[in-house]
Order: sequence, then C-alpha cells, then structure tokens
Amino acid sequence: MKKVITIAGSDSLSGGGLQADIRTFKEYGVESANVVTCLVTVDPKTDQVTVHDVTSDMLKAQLDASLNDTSELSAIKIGMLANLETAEIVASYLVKFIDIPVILDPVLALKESGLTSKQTVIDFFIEKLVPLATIVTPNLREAELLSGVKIDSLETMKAAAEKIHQLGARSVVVKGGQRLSGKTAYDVFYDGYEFVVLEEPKIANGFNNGAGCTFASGIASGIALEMTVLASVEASKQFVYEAIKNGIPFLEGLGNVYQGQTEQV
Ligand code: PXL
Repeated sequence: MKKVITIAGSDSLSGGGLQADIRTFKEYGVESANVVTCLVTVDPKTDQVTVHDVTSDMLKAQLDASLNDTSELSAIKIGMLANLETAEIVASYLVKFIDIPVILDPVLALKESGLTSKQTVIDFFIEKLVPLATIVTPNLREAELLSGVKIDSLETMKAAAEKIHQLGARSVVVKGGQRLSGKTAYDVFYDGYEFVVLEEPKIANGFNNGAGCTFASGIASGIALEMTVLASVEASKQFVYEAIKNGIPFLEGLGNVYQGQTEQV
C-alpha cells in the first residue's frame, strides 16, 4: 500500500484539516501518517474561530516520528501552518526530502472564518515553501496573496497561476470555488507548459467545508498512486465534486464535504 503523510491542522468539527485528509486517503486506498500543526476550534455560542498552536517541541517530535523512515513515503501533503515558527520548522524538515513530491495547500485564508495569515507567514510561503512544492493549491484569495494579482476573472486566475509558478512551484492549481460570478466553478492548472481549465457546475448547497483539504489530499493520493500531476488534479476535482454533492449539513445552509460516497478512483 502506498503511504503519504499529512502535516496539517486539526479541525475539531472535522470538516476540514487533517480529519478530511485522512478520510480522503482512506477512500483512495492510501495509507497515511500525520503531524498536527495546530488545533482549530469554533465557539458554539459565538462562532468565533480560534487557532491553538502546538509547541515547537510537540511539532518536532511528531515530524521526527513520522519522517523517521521515508523509504516507503510516496507524497507529503501540507495543510495549515498557522504561524512563522511552525512554517520554518516544517520547511527545515522538507528540505531533507527533496525527492518526495510535496502537495502544498497554502491555507492562508480560511473561507470558513475569513481569517488571513500574517504577512510574515505569507512572505515565508512565497520565499521558502512554494519553491519546494510539486504542486500548490491556493484558493482565489490565497492565489492573490501569493501572486499579488487581483483576481476577478479566468484571465486573472491564469495570470496568478503563472506568477506562482514563477516563484518556483513545479505546478499550480488555482481553485475558483464559488467566488467568481456565474454558474460555473473554474479551476486553473498550470505547469509552465500548458494551462488546463477545469470546469464543473457550481453546487449551491453550501456543504463545502473541507473541500480544499480534500482536493489537495486527493491530489496527493493520485500522485502517490503514480498518476501524473494533471491526472491527479482531474481525478481529485471529480472526487471533491461528489464529496460536496453528498455533503453533510450541520447548520442552516452549511455543511461538511463527505468523502465516503465517492466512486473509487
Ligand atoms: O478547509 C481549510 C482548513 C484547513 N485546516 C484546518 C481547518 C480548515 C477549515 O476549517 O480547520 C485545520
């Protein structure tokens, strides 16, 4: 069985974060280890989102444990790195494993809470983490933060993808999600050679918490299973589409994606 590792935050409500990652790996038939970078909680009374840090010692102990034997490791998926120290520690480990594909989901702007990372963290992603990535999977806001391009159209999505590729990532997929107007959800893939625009009708159910984490984990699984990067992106897009369609409602108009009803890839 192929093995991947996710280095990501814990979502106490389980919609996103490493909980979504692990469910996705299971559906793809991929084994996984995990490193918890932070814990995200939502206050039930106020809906206030809080990011609780883990200590540097806790982070390093997990990285030492899970990256001790990398001979069987086929991909590394990175999710939320909420502060500069966390990002620096993770980068210091990643540079030791440059042969293993890195799927970098730059969780810099949570659609669930509107929280945006500090500029020092964004700068560190631009300078150190994006250049280590086999593929980076920003949402529109994150693509703006990484590229400096204001996005309001398919053309500006392409311009942002090109900029992020120039930062050193081998490939980029900019996720359009619900934000652009119209009935179609676009994602733009770019690998320095070709743009591929992926299209699906928008699903208006709002059950999309965890969609980004699931998408990146599906890509990591595909790459681990020796699919090409583009084929992994295309398969994961279908996987996430089904996961939103079969989402689990929990509040008026909101819900988590559900990975369990997707067809085996
Ligand atoms: O879906 C983005 C995301 C990533 N990582 C963690 C999260 C969330 C969203 O809730 O909690 C830990």
